[in-house]
This record gives sequence, C-alpha cells and structure tokens, in this order.
Amino acid sequence: MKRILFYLLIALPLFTTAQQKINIIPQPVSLQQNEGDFIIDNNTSLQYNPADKSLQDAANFFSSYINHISGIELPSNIHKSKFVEFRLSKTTEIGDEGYLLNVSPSSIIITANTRAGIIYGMQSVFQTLPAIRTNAVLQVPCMQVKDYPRFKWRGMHLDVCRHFFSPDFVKEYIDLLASYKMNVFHWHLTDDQGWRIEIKKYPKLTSVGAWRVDETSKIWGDRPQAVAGEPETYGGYYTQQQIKDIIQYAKERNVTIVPEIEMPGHSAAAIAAYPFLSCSQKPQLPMTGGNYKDVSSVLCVGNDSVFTFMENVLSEVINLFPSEYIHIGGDEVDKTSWKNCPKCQALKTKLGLKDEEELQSYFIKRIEKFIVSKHRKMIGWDEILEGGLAPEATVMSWRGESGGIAAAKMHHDVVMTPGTPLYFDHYQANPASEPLAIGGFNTLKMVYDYNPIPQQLQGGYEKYILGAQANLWTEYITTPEYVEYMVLPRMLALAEAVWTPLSEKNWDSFNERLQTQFKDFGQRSINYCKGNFRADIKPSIQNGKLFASLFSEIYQSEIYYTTNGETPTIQSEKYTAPVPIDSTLTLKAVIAVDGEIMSKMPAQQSFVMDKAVGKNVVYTNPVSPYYMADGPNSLTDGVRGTVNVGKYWHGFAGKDLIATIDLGQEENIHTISIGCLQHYRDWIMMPQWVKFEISDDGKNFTEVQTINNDIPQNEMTAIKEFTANFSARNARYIRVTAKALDGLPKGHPGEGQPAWIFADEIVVN
Ligand code: TNX
Repeated sequence: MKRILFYLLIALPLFTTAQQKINIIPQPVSLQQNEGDFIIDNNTSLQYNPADKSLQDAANFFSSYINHISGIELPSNIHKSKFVEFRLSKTTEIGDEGYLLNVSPSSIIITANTRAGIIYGMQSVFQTLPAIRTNAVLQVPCMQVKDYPRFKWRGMHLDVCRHFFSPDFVKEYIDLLASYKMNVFHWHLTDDQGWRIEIKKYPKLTSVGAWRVDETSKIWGDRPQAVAGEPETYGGYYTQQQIKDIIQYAKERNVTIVPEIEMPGHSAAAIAAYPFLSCSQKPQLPMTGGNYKDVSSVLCVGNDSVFTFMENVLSEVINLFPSEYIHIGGDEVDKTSWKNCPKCQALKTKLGLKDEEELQSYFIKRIEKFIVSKHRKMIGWDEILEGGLAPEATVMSWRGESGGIAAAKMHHDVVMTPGTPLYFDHYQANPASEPLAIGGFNTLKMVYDYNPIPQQLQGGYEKYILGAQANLWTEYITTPEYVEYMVLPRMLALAEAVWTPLSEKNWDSFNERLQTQFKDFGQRSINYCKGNFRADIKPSIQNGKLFASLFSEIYQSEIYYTTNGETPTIQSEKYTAPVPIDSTLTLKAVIAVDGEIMSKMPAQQSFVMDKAVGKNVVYTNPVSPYYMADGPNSLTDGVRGTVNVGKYWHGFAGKDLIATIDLGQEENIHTISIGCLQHYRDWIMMPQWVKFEISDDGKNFTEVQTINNDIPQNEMTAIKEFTANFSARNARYIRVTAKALDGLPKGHPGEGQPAWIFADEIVVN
C-alpha cells in the first residue's frame, strides 16, 4: 500500500504538468511517451553523414518544414547543445519503410534502414508540431517509437480526367498523402472525358483530347453533348516537364506515382484526337460529361496500328515514370463495337478465340508482354480477369473483393480498392445535407474498419495482398476544395487501416487523435468533412422482439430520439440502450456534441406492425444479390426504407416483382400495400402498376385491385405507397405483382435499358 502511494506521489507531477498528448495518425506499432520535451530552436543542429546524398535530401526536407512553420534555420553537422540526428542502420525488425524514433530533452534520433523510413520518422515528428507558421515554441514530446507498415501498397487515386486539377494542387494532394505515410499516388491520366498527359509523338492527344466544351456548371449526367463549332475551353494537361517535377516532388516524400493509361475502354478522348483508333474510325467531338450516345470509347483490337500507337504512348510513359507498376485500366469495356467490326471478328477467327472477352484478354496480354519487355509490371482493374488473366498481371479489385480473391487464389498480386468502403467519391455523411456526390455511402468508420485481407484469403494467400487504395473519381468533383472534402478525413482512416497492425487499431483512440488533425486542417484552411452527424439506426430481433439500436461515429457525442414523429431536441429521450419497437411508429434520432445538436436533419426509420410482419415471402423472380436489404424476408420485416438507396430496399433488376405471402392461417383483411422507390439517376423507377390478389389455397388467386403509378417518370426521387383498400375478406395467401417498366424512359442516360424496381415492405391489415 505504502509503495503504491509512493509511486502515485512521484507520478502525479508528470500528469499535472499537462504534457502534450501524442496524437499520431496512423498509430505507430509501438509508442511510449516519456516525461519532458525536446524544443527545436536556434540552439538545435541537424546531424547526419553528409557523404550520404539520400540523408542530405532528407535533412533538407526536415529543415525546410521547420523553417516553414517557424522561420528557424537549422544548421547541419555543426556543434550545438541539442541535435536532431538521422541514422541509416541495419535493423531487421523495422523492414524497408520502418523507423525508430527516440526523442529526449537533448536529442531527436531517427534510425531507419532506408531514406523512406527516415522520412516517416520525420512525419511522426511533424504531427506533434504546429501545422502553420506561428510563434509557438516547437515542442516535441519525449517518446520512444518503433514503427513499420502492415502493407507495402498504401494508395490514393485521383481522376484528373473528368475534371482537371493543376500541378500545384496535385502536389498538395501528394503532400497530404505523405503526411499520413501513404506511399502510392495512382494518377488516373486518361479517360473518355480528357487526355491529360503530353505525348510528344502524338500531340493531338492533348491539343484535341485535353479540351472540351465547358459544361462544368451542369451535373455530369445531364450535360449536353458538344456541337461542332462550340468553343472548347475546359480542360488542361500536364507537360512532360511538369510531370518530371511532380515525380521528383513525390519522390522526396517517398510517394511513388503509378500512372494509369486507360485501354482498351474509356478511350473516347484519344479517339476524338485520332479517330483511326476506334472500330468505326468515325470522327467525334470530345465528351463533355456522362452522355455516351453515339460515342466510341473503345479501341479497335483488330487493327495492328492501334497496338503500335499504344506501345509508343506507353514507351513515353515508361521513360517518364520510374514506377515499377504501370496501370493500363482495362475496366468497363463495352464490346459491342468489336462484335460489329470485321477486323476484330477476323482476328477472333484467326486466333480461334471463343468470344469478345477472350479478345479483351488477348489485348491485355499483348500489352503486358510489351510492359514486361520494358522491365515493368502491369496492373489493371479486375475486369482483366475476364477471358483469362495475363500471366504476370497485378489486379486492382474494385467491384467488391471477389476479383481480388480470385486473382490471389491464382497466385497473382492484388491491391484492394472495393467500392464499399474505398470509393471516396461516395457520400461520407447524410446525403440530404452533403454536397452532391455520385451516390453510395462510405463513412469514416466504415473505412476505418476495413481490413484488406478478406477472410477467404487467410491461411496462405495473405501475401498476395499488396495493400489497399481509395479511389477518387471526379465526375461530381469539380474543384480542389471538393477533392479535399471528399478525401478528408477518410484518407486518415485508410492510412491507419493499411499501416497499423490490427492489434493496435482502435476506433475510439483514432477518433480522439483525429481531433488534433481537424485543428490542423482548420489552421491550414484545408476543407474537410466535419463528420457523419447522421445517427445510424439498426433494427435487430432479440428473443423474437424488434429493437432499434442507435450509433454515432462522432467523438464524444450523444444521441437523442423520439418515437412520436416529432423532431428530437436536447430535451428528448437520451439514448442509452436499444429501443423496443412494439407498434407502428417512426423513430427519429439526432446527434449532439457539448449539448448542441449537430445533425442538420434527424435520421429516421419507420416501423410497421401488421398482419404480414414476420411472414414468409416467395418470389417468382429472384431478388438481386446486391440489394437484399436485411435478408430474404425483408418485405415483411416491419422495417421501412428511406430515400437512401440500398438501405432496407429489395431490388429487382429489369423483371417484375412478384411476391407471394403466406399468412399462416386465414385472416380477415381489408387493405394491402407495397412501398416503392424511384431514384431516377440510379435507374430505379416506379413500376407501371401494382396488382393485389388474394387466395385461400395459394393456387387460385382473385384480384382485389390494381393501382396505376402516378409518379412522373422524370421525378428524381420519390417514395410511393401503392395501396389497395377493399371490403373486408378472409384470405390466407396474398400475391403482389409490381410491373416493371418496358425500359428506361426517353431522355434518360440509359434510355431503353431495363429499369430497377425497389420495394421495402408489404403491409397487410
Ligand atoms: C467506375 S472504378 C469506374 C470509373 C468511374 C467510377 C465512378 C473503375 C475502374 N471504373 O470510370 O469514374 O465507376 O464511381
């Protein structure tokens, strides 16, 4: 007892001196904070072996940062009372990118096996310092850190084609990556709506392909196509000199740039510049947005001069970029033009290929051979698996993880970039109060919880997962400020998911450390999303009873809720435990921080109690596996959908929804309804009509009513309850038929193609 008291007494001053808490993101493998600080001031020098050029570069990086935030000039290799030392060593436990950081009141020593590790040690130090120039004392808390990454590919992608971003902004983006120890910048340089890299041999790629009629003020999918003679004023590209400069900038920060040159699809800009590249060889104007009507976007695979062209392009790209990997795209290739092209068909016959997928595989394999001949590795989107994977290809898995899993099982390397949760063009907070995004919903917590190693690959295949990457497609992202907003803070969550060992990951700790970064973003005027202030409402069944659990992602927040339809206030019920649901009601919930309500609008979830709840449903046409809501009985689970696509909606692709419910026994009923969603941009439309039928035996059905749709087809978002009211009758079986549209309406980007039907609940009373 005495002993404890003694320790308490000596330990106490340590806590009361209010030493700055260390908040590093990503969380290091091991970190021990010690008493005291190292102060960087005019009595500080840098120490390193000047004969080592890489250390000299690293030292310059350190001193220019310090100069930037304080004005202090740090001299190198002269005697001062305190020093910051950089040492190259051979320490096996920290690998190629790891570092040891030792901060005491008289020295900061960073030890690593490579310059990369030294830079990461510096980044950890920088995170303890002010983010901008102030008069504050530069105080680095004493600590001992051992740190190294979990994955070697820690990537961020940026699409500069759909909208163009200046070289200066690209550098800012690289800086952001580097601050959180991300080491791959995937630069998406060519796409349908813009070619952004100067190719000396083919100047029209940029003089034509980099410019388009400016329709920036209109939403991507609604932009009109260009008309001949209109001025092409929107665009831009990077000269080879600018690219060299950016590569050097990235290298100083240990960021490798992986260039992507898209082929054979997503090539409309190249075709606008050189029409011979397409099957039809028809001239076309550069695209302004997402309208693909009569546009060729696929290279002709049956024309040998197309290969010569692409190989010449790749040669210049390979000469510029030192990256081990060259990304060739390979995604979303519409093979219709190949089917109608005599040259492509002749090639298919000559090579004895089964179908167009094998033609695509032929294309990719031939390009891989070329890239390998230049001593580089080819990487492509997961579609390159179709028709047979090229022998040495690395696969970037974006349509979920399945492509990555398949490739790893074939002993190919994989980078995980699944749309959920790693597409940062998707919403991160309540869409109702966010700037317009492409769709989806990937919150900070979802990104944080992401583990790049799927269960199916545990026990032998882990080594094929190089790491993970988030993608930022910019159809809806027109400005640098908006890029920052979509990337921050989600990139920080990803940084921890790809760097920190699972055992050291902790959401609450991350959320707390994040608050320091938020202050830094604020000081540096960097735009970021303040958080997902939408309470998450999760229905669950416990012992046969329905409950709603409420969650918040926000640091030190509280949740208030109502069940009477009113908007919750700080005086409403405070959430402490799952809320029992035993009648038809709408639950509304808001998030508060420090007594202030932060949600711009409440999250809400409706529940119904009716004769069909919990009853079995049989479908004539299958539910889409992508929109299963909470399982096969989602239409009778008592949980209603919201305008938020995907949540609690059952999706049917292009076919009628025909659902038969068995109530288990004869019941007296007088009303049946079904809720349907329209989400025009996502190809989800109201059915043409809904027919309600009843039966005693499940075989012979009698129609009680058919309700026609009255929601206009151009309405962007709507929820409609199709309701049949009739004089009370006895029945055991109910059949509901929602008739699909014959095709998406005229003027819709997918005109004539099958529409989706989304339904959430069938209510019987
Ligand atoms: C799919 S991801 C694409 C992109 C789009 C993106 C929008 C991938 C390989 N292809 O071309 O920009 O969806 O989220």
